[in-house]
Amino acid sequence: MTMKTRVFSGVQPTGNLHIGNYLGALTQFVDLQNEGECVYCIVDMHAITLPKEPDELRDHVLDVAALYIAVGIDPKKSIVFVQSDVPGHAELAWILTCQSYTGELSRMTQFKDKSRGNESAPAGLFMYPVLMAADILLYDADVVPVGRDQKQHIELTRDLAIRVNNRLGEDTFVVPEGRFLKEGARIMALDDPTAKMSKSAESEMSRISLLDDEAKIKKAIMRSTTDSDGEIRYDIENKPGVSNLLSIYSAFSGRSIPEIERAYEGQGYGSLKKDLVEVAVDQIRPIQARYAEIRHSEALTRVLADGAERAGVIAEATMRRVKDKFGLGGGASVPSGAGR
Ligand code: AQP
Repeated sequence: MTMKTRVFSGVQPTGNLHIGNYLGALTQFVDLQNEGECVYCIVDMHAITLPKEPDELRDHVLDVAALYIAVGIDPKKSIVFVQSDVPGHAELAWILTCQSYTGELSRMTQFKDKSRGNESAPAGLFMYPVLMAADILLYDADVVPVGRDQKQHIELTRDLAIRVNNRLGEDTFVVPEGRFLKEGARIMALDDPTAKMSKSAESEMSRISLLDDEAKIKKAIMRSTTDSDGEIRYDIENKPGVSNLLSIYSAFSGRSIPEIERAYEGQGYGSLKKDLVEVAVDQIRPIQARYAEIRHSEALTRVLADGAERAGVIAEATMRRVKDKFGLGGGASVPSGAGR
């Protein structure tokens, strides 16, 4: 019997998902459903690395769950669940913390960015990549579809898995591979194309959220920062603004960037932006319609309860195996093999 590829990924419930999350990660989540056994998590424990209002966090968890389904994740095919419903994440994170070096964690660029100028940065922010490694290794994931910003964290996950395997045996952890798209892997802020589009950026004009109305989408695209030479050409170094618009256009439409460049030859940024509004709205509108149907439904609660149960079965098997490898625990039965 051939074993199916196990896919794992997650999204933080820190705000409405934006088109960077969608084009970099969620479109991959949907595509991979036909290739592997997919486990998709809403990583609420990551979201509390910076302070969050409890009610707002609860709402955002349901928002992300509904958006997962609205973009096309099928809970019959994929496991959809909330991280804090499965205790193995925190348990494995501690074991991996003990395998990590402070030096390698200090080099993580996301930690450096988010803690810059903060004398008392929360320790959770520092440990974030270790919790992410635990999320992935807990499910024996082979493939992790993510945006390019997570590349360094995937490398750390691989380093930790290999480090432990070298000491305790190759059958301790599955060493995962990151999966990054060509277009959409790194969508930049619309008002500052040198910074990544982010949920937590202050300016609403920096991003397009999947729940934005047409007027907001139009305003953010039409006002997006471009250069003054007016030529529609992909050149990330010298023309980051128009290059970002071309990446978004390509990822939404499925047309290649050279094809789009040719189609707009001799035209100004205004016509590219105007058409991009249309392309983006066409893709986002059906997602919003499905989201509205699901967000307050009982079915959504059932999806998360069922997902937690199914994820819990996999996580428990991994924890029994890993704890045994480390000599932890008081003699619970140990399954052989990789727990799947
Ligand atoms: N700008 C982006 N372009 C492409 N992919 C992106 N991702 C995030 N931003 C972009 C990918 O989306 C998935 C979920 O991300 P996340 O919410 O778990 O964490 P994040 O990377 O920290 O995303 P944000 O939006 O920037 O959130 P905040 O502002 O809360 O930190 C990941 O696969 C990520 O790569």
